[in-house]
Amino acid sequence: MEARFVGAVARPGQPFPTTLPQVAFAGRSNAGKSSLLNRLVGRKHLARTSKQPGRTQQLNFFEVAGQYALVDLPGYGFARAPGPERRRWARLIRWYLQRDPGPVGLVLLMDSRRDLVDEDRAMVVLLQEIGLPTLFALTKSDKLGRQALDRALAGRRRELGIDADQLLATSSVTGSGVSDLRDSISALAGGPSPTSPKP
Ligand SMILES: Nc1nc2c(ncn2[C@@H]2O[C@H](COP(=O)(O)OP(=O)(O)OP(=O)(O)O)[C@@H](O)[C@H]2O)c(=O)[nH]1
Ligand SMILES: [Mg+2]
Repeated sequence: MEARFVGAVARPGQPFPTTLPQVAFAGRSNAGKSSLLNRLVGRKHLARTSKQPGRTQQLNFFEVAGQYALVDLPGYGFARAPGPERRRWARLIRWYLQRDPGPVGLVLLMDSRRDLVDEDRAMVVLLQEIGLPTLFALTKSDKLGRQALDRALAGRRRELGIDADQLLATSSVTGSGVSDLRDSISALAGGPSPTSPKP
């Protein structure tokens, strides 16, 4: 799939580097946002990833197949980042999500092996306030067996109060769940799936 980096936004108020509809990737630091974005577009090293949390520090925009843009956000909840840095990222994310026009949708990523943290819940509340259409994805599903994964899915669904079709299990390593996520993102962005066959 054709995907390219078109620019970044480092501070509130800066213009967006794309006019395509945008779907943002949000979640805790190290949840696997950049990895999943890469897997989704089939480009291993497009967005920078790292074992060290706090890799992504600005809003990175990637145009996909000329149809929509994916926006890789800095992660939240990275305790070792200096306080001012963390507050700066939080302000930037909040500004972006509330901007009008802003993103048309968001994918909230959560590590399937971890419980929700307060920052996840705060993000969900913010998304509800804004009324931003949101998909939820459990990441790193390759790290769990089937039963543990099913338990994690059921638990998150209950905690978040969402329907089964709003929550996917994904793996950037095996690619599991990625084509479903791609289809859901295309639907969010309002266009046909870039990979779906032409009628
Ligand atoms: N096993 C496994 N590891 C993964 C998966 N996705 C990401 N990882 C690993 O998790 C770590 C963090 O991945 P990133 O994609 O950089 O995470 P991020 O959410 O973008 O992190 P920040 O930019 O710091 O917010 C890296 O070491 C990845 O290799 C996955 O599906 N399976
Ligand atoms: Mg990242």
